Amino acid sequence: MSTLAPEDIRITYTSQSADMDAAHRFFDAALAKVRSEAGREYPLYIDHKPVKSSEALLDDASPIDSSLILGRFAAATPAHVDQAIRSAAAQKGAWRRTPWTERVALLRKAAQLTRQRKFELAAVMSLEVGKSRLEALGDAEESADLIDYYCEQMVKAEGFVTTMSKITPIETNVDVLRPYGVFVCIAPFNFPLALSAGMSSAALVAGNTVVYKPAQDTPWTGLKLYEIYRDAGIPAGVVNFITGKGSVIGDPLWQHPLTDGIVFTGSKEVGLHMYAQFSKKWVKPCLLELGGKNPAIVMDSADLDMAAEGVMRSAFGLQGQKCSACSRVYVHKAVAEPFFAKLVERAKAIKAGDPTERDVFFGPVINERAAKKFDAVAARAKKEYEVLLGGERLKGPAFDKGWFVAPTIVKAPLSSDFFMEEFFLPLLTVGVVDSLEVALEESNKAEFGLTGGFYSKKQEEIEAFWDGIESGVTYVNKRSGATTGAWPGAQSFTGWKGSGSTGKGGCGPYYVSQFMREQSRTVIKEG
Ligand code: UN1
Repeated sequence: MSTLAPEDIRITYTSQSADMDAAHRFFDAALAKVRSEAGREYPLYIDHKPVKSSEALLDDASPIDSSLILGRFAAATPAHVDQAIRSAAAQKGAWRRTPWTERVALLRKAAQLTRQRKFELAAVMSLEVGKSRLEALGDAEESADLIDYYCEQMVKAEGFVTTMSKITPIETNVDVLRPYGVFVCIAPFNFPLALSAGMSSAALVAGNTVVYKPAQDTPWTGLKLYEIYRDAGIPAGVVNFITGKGSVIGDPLWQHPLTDGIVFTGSKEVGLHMYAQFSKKWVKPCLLELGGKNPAIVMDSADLDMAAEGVMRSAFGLQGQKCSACSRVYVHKAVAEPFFAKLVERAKAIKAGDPTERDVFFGPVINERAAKKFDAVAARAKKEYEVLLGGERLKGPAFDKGWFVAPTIVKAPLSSDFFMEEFFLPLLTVGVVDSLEVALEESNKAEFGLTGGFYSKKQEEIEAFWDGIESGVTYVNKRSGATTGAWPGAQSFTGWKGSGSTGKGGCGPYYVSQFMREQSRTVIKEG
């Protein structure tokens, strides 16, 4: 019998199946437990108290089987939003005055609970998002690492208290970073734990109180995060949990006069709307991580097997629904045909199916809207371009109850808007370029600037790629994912241009400080 505990098994998005045996056993047990809990009703949590809404409950259906209702969640109203923000505002003084070392201790406990519960968390995400086991376990593991990494930032900076120099002998000067107050945290469906945990834990450890709204498609994972914070001992009112329709409670959350800051990951459209409207009487922090239209460039010197594998993984992992997904490839004309052949061969071999099953790589897209969007984009691709693979919904007993579409590769001329528009679907557009210069020019035409991948054996080309590419996260010669897989403390996840608002990324060394403002403290001691 294995005496391994869940927290002893460490899984990233790129773990190999060889290290996965024990993980599969834990996952199977967690999946059975989580399935047996499906269909329950859940309230909001404000001030650590359950709060019901008189609005109709919202069904949380699995994208794997839309008749499987995972839970029925309260639909908050603007009045609940007001209650939650007021609760967070009432606690901001006490939380700010809690010594940072105590905040760090509580959040480290949250990281530890996340590790202990990671298989259950992963099982919930697999059912709720349609993540493969590896993607779901990676998400849970990343969440724990994110919380710990942000705690470490407080520790390293000694609470962001810095003794400054003196301009006279009688003064003492100290620079302190202090929290803003109430942060509204609005998360997306695709990394429902990691992005929620990352954004909220950074706000909390910095000393802000939080009102957290998970995506409408992933309230169960959101609730699991709230429970982790509560069980870790984060006090009442410091973190509040609100579910409901984005169209009803999204704007009221950040437009509330007691909201001091926003941290949001989601679409560019919503992010820009917030950014333009948020600051009225003074400028408030609006930390946005928006979408991507991430290119990979394959040069003639590239290892084509490596490039095809990396592109396939980043284009089709989590069904292309990552801000970091690779959604376009520019291939040097000298290697275009063999590269396309290798890419299609690998994509054809993808195992699609129920993503809670062992060894399935490719699950459903998140909901009916996404599947219908795929239908429309695929229809256009067939009419206007060359479809190298896919272009259809997946059919058969494993697929008919859910939102399954085929991994799709489209070859298009460089002038096509398929190279510019973010679809957030497993649809990769490929094109042929004459040179690195053209590849960079085309890459940079997009409004987004999140991640970028490059395959070449020539150092001068690699340098030119780094110099020219307008992306915050770059990867060279990465087989396990051309544009995906940033990890806390290893790759800062910074969106340039339309992909972000601050020029500093989650997972990176400057993240926590963005949730604070400086106060300079000078004391004069005469005589
Ligand atoms: C996202 O892509 O939506 O880098 C978030 C990655 C993961 C996910 C980032 N850390 O691929």
